[in-house]
Amino acid sequence: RAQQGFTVFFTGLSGSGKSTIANALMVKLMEMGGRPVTLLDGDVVRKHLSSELGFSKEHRDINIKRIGYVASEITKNGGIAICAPIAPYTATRRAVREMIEQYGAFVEVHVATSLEECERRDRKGLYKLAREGKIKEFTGISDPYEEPKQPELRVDTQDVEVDNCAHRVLLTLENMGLI
Ligand code: GGZ
Repeated sequence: RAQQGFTVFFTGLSGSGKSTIANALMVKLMEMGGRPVTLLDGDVVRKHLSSELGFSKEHRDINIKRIGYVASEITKNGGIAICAPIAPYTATRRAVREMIEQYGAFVEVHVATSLEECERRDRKGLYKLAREGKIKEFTGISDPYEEPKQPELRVDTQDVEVDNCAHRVLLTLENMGLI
């Protein structure tokens, strides 16, 4: 089963480090060769696949299910999909897991960098705008984030460097017999 497809699904707050870890992981997996690796990053997906969607619960759910569908097709064909949306709702993440597990493994990675730390960094200035009420329904400020109870892996970029986080994901994939 070493050649089965799989999906690595990052979930966490805006600014938690999902994209950075996902990119580092993609580079490492590509260097290993073999299966094609596809990155479905949150903001790229929103630009190309979900451009008409906003951030209501309904729209977030549609967005995550689209990502899940694309990842399930990649997984079905023996590829590696790396997804990095916020994906704040447990039930939606579970639905995506079920869709993908029909075809291969689903590896959920909770990027658990605290709200306090994400807001302290505020790399894009979005938390400030959310606090000022200039962005509505902002995850962690005025919209929920339901923490995963049993992710395959949890990492926190406050205590661990990005490259080390990506390495931990690789070790998890090894332990699961996926690479
Ligand atoms: C959360 C928002 C919002 C609101 C815009 N809430 O740090 P970013 O900028 O680049 O990543 C965030 C991105 C979240 O899109 P996702 O598709 O990952 O969200 S979800 O999984 O919930 O569908 C942030 C930006 O979009 N952004 N408004 N209100 N993040």
